[in-house]
Amino acid sequence: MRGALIAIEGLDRTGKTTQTERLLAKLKELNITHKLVKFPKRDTQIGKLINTYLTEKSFDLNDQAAHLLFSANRWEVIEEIKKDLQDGTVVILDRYVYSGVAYSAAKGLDFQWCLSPDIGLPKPDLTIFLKFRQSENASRAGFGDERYEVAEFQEKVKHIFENFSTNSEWSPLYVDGLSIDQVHGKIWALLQKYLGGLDNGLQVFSI
Ligand code: FDM
Ligand code: MG
Repeated sequence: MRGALIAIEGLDRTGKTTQTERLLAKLKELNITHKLVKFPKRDTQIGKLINTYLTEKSFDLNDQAAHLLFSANRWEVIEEIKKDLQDGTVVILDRYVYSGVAYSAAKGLDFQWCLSPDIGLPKPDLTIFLKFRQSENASRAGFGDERYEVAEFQEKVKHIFENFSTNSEWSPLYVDGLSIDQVHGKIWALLQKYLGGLDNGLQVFSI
């Protein structure tokens, strides 16, 4: 039996990090072997470049190059993730390929081109997409610190994320008006059937 690959996706400030932390605490409490990988993973060489790109607006990098860095940042850690899955570890991803495609395509890059460098990466067994019915996230505390945290741009990203809603593993979760506990409860309910281990092979991203 292998562990499940679970992605938590969403726009900025929709509570992804808060929720992944809650999830981790719960998995720990139940002694379920697990691991969290947050993308971009900012502590690798490539991740450090990405961090500079995100936090220093003067760091001028063309959109394609930036896109490829985000993808490279996934490829550089994927073998380790696969090994963990094989060992039965539940791997939780805070953002993944979907963010990669949505944020870059929102800048005007071709959708399929954006997906290409990620082709061959394992597909999550479940992707929980945290979303607001309204664009409430723009008014949340802390919004506006990094590149991309601009309401108008977030609207475009939101629109492109919708392209994934036909994927079978895509599970949108509306968080409007829900407390942290309530959202956690809903995420936990979605996760239940993936926690006991899976015996099917991993799918991969393809054209
Ligand atoms: N982001 C994230 C991308 O543009 N491409 C990617 O492949 C990934 C994983 O990076 F604005 C964007 C999304 C977000 C920014 O992410 C930093 P966090 O989750 O806020 O750290
Ligand atoms: Mg952010």
